[in-house]
Amino acid sequence: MSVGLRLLGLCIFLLKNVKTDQIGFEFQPFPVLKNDNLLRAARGEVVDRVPVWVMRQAGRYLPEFQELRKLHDFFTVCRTPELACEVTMQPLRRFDLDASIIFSDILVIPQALGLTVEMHAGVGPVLPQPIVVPEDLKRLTPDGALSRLSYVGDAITMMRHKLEGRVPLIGFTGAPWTLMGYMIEGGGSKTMSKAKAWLNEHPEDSKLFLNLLTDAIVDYLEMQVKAGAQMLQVFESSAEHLSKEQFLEWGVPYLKRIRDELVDRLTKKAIPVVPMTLFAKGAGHSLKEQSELGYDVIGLDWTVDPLEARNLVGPNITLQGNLDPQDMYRDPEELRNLTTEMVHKFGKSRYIANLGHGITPQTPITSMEVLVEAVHKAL
Ligand code: 1CP
Repeated sequence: MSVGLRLLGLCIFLLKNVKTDQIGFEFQPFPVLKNDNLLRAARGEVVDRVPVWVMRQAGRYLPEFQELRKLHDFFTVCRTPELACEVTMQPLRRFDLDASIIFSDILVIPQALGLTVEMHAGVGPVLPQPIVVPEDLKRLTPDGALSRLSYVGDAITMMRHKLEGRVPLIGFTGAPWTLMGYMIEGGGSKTMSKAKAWLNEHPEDSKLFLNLLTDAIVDYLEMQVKAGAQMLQVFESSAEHLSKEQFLEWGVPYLKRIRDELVDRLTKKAIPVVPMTLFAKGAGHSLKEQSELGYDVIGLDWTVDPLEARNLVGPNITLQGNLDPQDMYRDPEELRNLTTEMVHKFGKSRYIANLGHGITPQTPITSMEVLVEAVHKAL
């Protein structure tokens, strides 16, 4: 056989045998994935069982998380790959979950852009020097932002090894409008009134701001995929503060750009594109529009009816959600029934079970056990 033919044979062998889940940063091999139900559900393939994971599954409802947080500041945990991996692993030790999500926070991007972000106990994130007027945008430092986030990539790569292929690893980011909101409000807000005032009073600067964030997010997600993230979720948690019209103007175009540019960049670099989830809390009014943005999965909050959502998004999108986190406080029998009912409504195809928002700190551990078991037994 000629050398050319042998080389061709080798290329075909490599293409057939190197699975996408083994390709990571610097193309290092990762352990082979054993439970890929999450990824199969995202792609619309047949699953062995309905996959389930829970937003904020690593967090304050776990006593071992509380213990670790007594010793380390929140952002120290995020920035130290060993600690971030330990916390990411905690819920997997207790529950038969079908996914892990890297421990971090959406506010690491504002930090990398030069803003101080503190995590205050019982309050949440605080940004003591927020963006108040358009002039303040000059304080942001997009150059070099990605290199200041390299610790997230390091944690992802380490976690892929620590998982030993047990379940897929999800990477994530906050969406532009949600991050803009925190950066203007200086933290969480019940109304996002200052950020919404910006949209009206400084529409051109708002666009600049949202585009700057979009660029940083695309870089950040590309880095996460290179580091080994097998799926990505974009959290547009503050969509709930916008009217439908506002969401279509200030959310949707940037969400679309994130998806399109990421796919474009990965494709050009011959890096496999991973499935992506859009979770726009409170944007049940725009499910049809969301389904047209190219995301594989649409996350639903608990205000949305599963059957109506399916009608709106059509058959080719996977739905994720959407039990009310408050239902986790019901007695086990009730929780089991509600979960089973939910799974029956969504069905086994193109569905990922989850809550309709993050699990809350006082949730009993037993509720997680009940939820996970009920999802797996429902169909
Ligand atoms: O002191 C602590 O330990 C703080 C609690 C905590 C935790 C556990 C915060 C503060 N962030 C996190 C981790 C976190 N944040 C994860 C980890 C991965 C996992 O899910 O297990 C994720 C995905 C996030 C994402 C995040 N942070 C969102 C989007 C999801 C959502 O809940 O809507 C938002 C809005 C934030 C901001 C944030 N960080 C922390 C809090 C309390 C908040 C919300 C503040 C508010 O607006 O009320």
